[in-house]
Amino acid sequence: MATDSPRDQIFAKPQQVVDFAFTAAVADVFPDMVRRSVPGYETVISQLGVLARRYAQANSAVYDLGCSLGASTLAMALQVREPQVQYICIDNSEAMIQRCEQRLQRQLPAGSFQTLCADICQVPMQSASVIVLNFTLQFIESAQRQALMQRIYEALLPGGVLILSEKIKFTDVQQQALMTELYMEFKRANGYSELEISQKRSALENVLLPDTIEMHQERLKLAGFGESLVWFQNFVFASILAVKA
Ligand code: GEK
Repeated sequence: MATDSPRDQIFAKPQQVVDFAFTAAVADVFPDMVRRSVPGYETVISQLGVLARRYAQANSAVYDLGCSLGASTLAMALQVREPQVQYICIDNSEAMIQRCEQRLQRQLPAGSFQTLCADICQVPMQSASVIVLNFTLQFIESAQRQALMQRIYEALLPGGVLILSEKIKFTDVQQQALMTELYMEFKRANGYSELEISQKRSALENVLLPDTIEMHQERLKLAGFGESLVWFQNFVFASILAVKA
């Protein structure tokens, strides 16, 4: 992914903090923001390529839900060898989807992808071999998460997979405290000031609502996934692979 994006300075100055939104200003600095805010983001992105290479099926759809600038799709499209795979990128931020469309147009063959500005809780999905929710479910209202998971399960072909990456929380109070502190160190090490860290945390407080790994796995089970496996974890971030039998 491009790392030459402008530097994220959105919370650098003292401000009246409002709920975080995926505006044009955020979209412009997103590659830098996500790389300095999500430990292991680049690893997860490149491994999505490896996972898609393993699970994408010929004549099927690959959905990137909450695609932002399309980094997950680009990583997957670079690796998948099966013919007639259609990449469908969905995001409800106009700013993100416009930039995503431009990026994909530059890098993928015309006709191999679609971009859609829409709410992933409303869009019909079908014939999917791979569905990616890369750090997106955390922004969906808790009450809507099970229904979305159900629709994802139903949209998958047999042998299809969901890859679910999320910020997570821990039931154990000490583990939660330690992992949060380590995550803060990660942000400091990446050049974020105490002011930036605390203002961003306030902005995300009502917007990004993490679940525990156990809650995710329970939800996946209820949706019909026989098995789900944590394949990546780094401080308060994790990714789960769920296979439809
Ligand atoms: C990546 N997956 O680079 N419908 C559609 N999109 C939504 C919705 C919704 N209801 N809610 C939030 N989004 C990307 C990174 S970022 C993660 C994903 C982060 C979108 C939102 O507009 C944003 O682009 C994305 O989900 C979350 O691998 O910023 O931490």
